[in-house]
Amino acid sequence: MDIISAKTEKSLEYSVGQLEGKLSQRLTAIDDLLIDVMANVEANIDYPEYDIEEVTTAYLNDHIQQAMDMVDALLKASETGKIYREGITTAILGEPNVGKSSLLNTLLMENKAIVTEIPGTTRDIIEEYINIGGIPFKIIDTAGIRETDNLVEQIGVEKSRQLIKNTNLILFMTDLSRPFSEEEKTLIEELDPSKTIFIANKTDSMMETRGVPEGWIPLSLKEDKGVEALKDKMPEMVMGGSVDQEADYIVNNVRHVHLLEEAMGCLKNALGTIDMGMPLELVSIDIKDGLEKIREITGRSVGSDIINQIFKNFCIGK
Ligand SMILES: Nc1nc2c(ncn2[C@@H]2O[C@H](COP(=O)(O)OP(=O)(O)OP(=O)(O)O)[C@@H](O)[C@H]2O)c(=O)[nH]1
Ligand SMILES: [Mg+2]
Repeated sequence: MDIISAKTEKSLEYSVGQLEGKLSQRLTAIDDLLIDVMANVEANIDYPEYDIEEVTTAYLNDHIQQAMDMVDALLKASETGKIYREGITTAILGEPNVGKSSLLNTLLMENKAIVTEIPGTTRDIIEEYINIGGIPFKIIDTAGIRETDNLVEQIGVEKSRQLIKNTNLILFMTDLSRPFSEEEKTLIEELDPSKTIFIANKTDSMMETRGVPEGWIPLSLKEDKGVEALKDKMPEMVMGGSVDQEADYIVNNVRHVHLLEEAMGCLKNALGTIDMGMPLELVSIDIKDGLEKIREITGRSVGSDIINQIFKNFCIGK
């Protein structure tokens, strides 16, 4: 919750609160399903003298599989939760002097990074959080990538290169006031287009021989043009790519993720137990273990609920 409370607006806090409400709804649905299965199983075990419909293998497999699908959907949503917690790591990459630090400053609306006309100005990485379209981005300004004899700059360049692999999103910048260099072309080849936004900066002083390449966002930080288009594109890339747009609920607590994984394991065991033709008592133990893991998240205890459900489903003892 650190970033959400410290770095983003109240509206995001509010929407995360809403999402957590949805999580508990999903958990209740899994809980209801499992309680119902447990009640049927236990009634079969405990009240054989009553005329209760027999719990079939097909019924069990079908219902346990349903519960597993629901748990699985929540586990997928935990990836979304991670992004809300930690922010989308976003590296601004490009050759020296293309305007990377200027872009960071523009996005932050403050002069955080040093900007000069001297190529190789940024040596060390600067990171800042901003909220764009309700999504926290961790923007990383990097040293311009080029061959250099300067040791300090070399270290910076190496760090920038490592970021190509380790970030969620890359903002790659070229400078239209000078020709595309061969090194730049090679670098572009290395980038994964599904996680890169290509930006053509300095449209205000574009060389005659250069145009804005197809699919690139034209930008002039000097004239403050194109920044809005970029800010629209950033959340769009996230939503269309790594983040599941359908996931309208999130699991953003590591302990909850572990418990869901454990619940999944118990339900898998239940399927295995059924498959081996083991008695219902053993299937029941596996399902109950799974339910207990779910209940560790919601904080309810299992015992009396199953009994209540048995009485609700079957008119036993009445
Ligand atoms: N004409 C023009 N100049 C720009 C624009 N954006 C940035 N600049 C200038 O380009 C120069 C380099 O900008 P920086 O933001 O320091 O570039 P950088 O990519 O961070 O450079 P390194 O840190 O050396 O890798 C500065 O003189 C900026 O004022 C633009 O849109 N148009
Ligand atoms: Mg810089």
